[in-house]
Amino acid sequence: MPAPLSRLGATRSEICPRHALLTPESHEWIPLPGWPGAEIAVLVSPDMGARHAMSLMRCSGPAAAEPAGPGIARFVFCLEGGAELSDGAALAPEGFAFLPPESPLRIAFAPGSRAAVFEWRFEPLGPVPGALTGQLSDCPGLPLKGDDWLTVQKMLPTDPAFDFEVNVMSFHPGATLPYVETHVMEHGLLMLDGGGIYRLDDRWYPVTAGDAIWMGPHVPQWFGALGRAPSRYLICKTFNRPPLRPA
Ligand code: UGY
Ligand code: MN
Repeated sequence: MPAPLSRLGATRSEICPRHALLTPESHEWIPLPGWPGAEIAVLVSPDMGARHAMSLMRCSGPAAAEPAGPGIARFVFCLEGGAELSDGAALAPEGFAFLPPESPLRIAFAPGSRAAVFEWRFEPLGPVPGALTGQLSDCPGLPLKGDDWLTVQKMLPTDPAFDFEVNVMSFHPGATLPYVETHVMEHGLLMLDGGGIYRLDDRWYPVTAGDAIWMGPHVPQWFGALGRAPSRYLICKTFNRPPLRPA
């Protein structure tokens, strides 16, 4: 049996100045304060130039997410297992919770759960919205720019009280983003199913389920889905942020 390439110093992960691809064989699982019982892989963080953090959470026994620090909003997407918020709301796989800054809610995870976690410094343009929970299957799939081969499910309300989006994009085989996007908004992304080719800056990466990506502001980006089954990714986006805001 040949040794896996990851045992020979190889990885598909690439950390570049304005974008990053983070593949599972290079994830580092660590304990973190505020996450008793959980292991966390911090994949995207301000240390690499991002304005948000994207992490994966896993636990073999019971685990919890204590309230995040001051000013920090959190979005949790359940990948496997389940969770219960301290207000009694339950999360099943593909269930999600948005917790605004200063939310006192705690999340208790069932043994064997996995979740994706986005955190950011909330930049309110008005009254801060309250906590909310939901289920991805209840979010309608809207065709992107009129192409029904490619749909977007938005999990957060699109009103200006929110400074962040978290969406799931689904691509039929062969579907592509309609053009190379360049925009001021930044993304964190987790491939959920399928795979294809992701263009980031002037690099083209093969990507598959489990891979994560950071796209900094203005990074040229494009995706084409390959294979015989649909591809899906979870993607966050800084939003409603005027480009010239106070530092
Ligand atoms: O919402 C977006 O900007 C999305 N279309 N970007 C992406 O999929 N890379
Ligand atoms: Mn984009």
